[in-house]
Amino acid sequence: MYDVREWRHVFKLDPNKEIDDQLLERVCESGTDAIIVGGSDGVTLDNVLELMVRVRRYPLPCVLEISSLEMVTPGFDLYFIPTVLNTKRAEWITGLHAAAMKEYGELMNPDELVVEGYCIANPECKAAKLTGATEKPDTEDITAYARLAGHLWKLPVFYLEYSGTYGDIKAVKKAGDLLAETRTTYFYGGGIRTAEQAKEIGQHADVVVVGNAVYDSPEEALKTVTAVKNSV
Ligand code: 1GP
Repeated sequence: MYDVREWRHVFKLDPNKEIDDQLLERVCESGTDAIIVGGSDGVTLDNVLELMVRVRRYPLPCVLEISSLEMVTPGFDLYFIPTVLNTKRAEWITGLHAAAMKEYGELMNPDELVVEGYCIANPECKAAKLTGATEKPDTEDITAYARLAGHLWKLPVFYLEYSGTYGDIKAVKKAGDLLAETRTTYFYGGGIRTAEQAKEIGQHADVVVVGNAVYDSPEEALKTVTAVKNSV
C-alpha cells in the first residue's frame, strides 16, 4: 500500500486536457512520486478511464482525486477525497461525501481512501467558484485551517490550493511549521512554473503538486521534480 507520507512531488494531470504519449512517458518516468488524475472542469468517466489506462503503463502510484460522483471508478491505487475547509456550503464539506458513501460505500476499500482537508486560497480558481470558497483566506486564516486539519481533525492530508497562482510564501511557511508537529501530510499546489519556485515551496510543504505547467511549459515542469527532491 502506498504511503503519502513518503512523497515529495506529484504531477496532477487533467483528464480534460490533451497530453501526447511522449510527454506522458517523460512525466511518469521523471522520478515524481505519483500521478494524481483530477480536475474541476469537463471531467467525465470516459476521459478519466482513458488517462488512467495510459498512466497505468508506468510503475508509479496512480491516484484519482474525486471532484464529482460521476468520475468514480475502480482501478486506481488511491482515492483522494477533498473536503473543503473554507467553504460554507455543506455539500463540499460532508454532503457529497455522504452521498458517495451511500452509493459506493460497500464497494470501497477504506485503505485506499485518503481525505484531503482543502484550503482554497485563490478565490478566482475554478475549484473556488465550484465549491463557494470565494473569500480569500489571509495568513491567519490559512494557519487556522492548517491547525484544524492537523491538530483538531487530524486529517491525513492538508492541501493548500492556490491553483493557477503562486502562493504567499509567508502563509505557506507558517502552515508548514505548524503541520511539521503533526501526522498530517502537507500538500501544496498552485502556480508552480519553475524549478526555483518548486524548490522554495519544497522547503515548507511535504508534497509539491505541479499541474498546469505540465501542459504550458513541460520542460520547466519536468525540472521541478529534482528541484523538490533536493530541497530540504
Ligand atoms: C491544482 O493544485 C493543483 O489543483 C496544481 O495547480 O495547475 O496551478 O499547478 P497548478
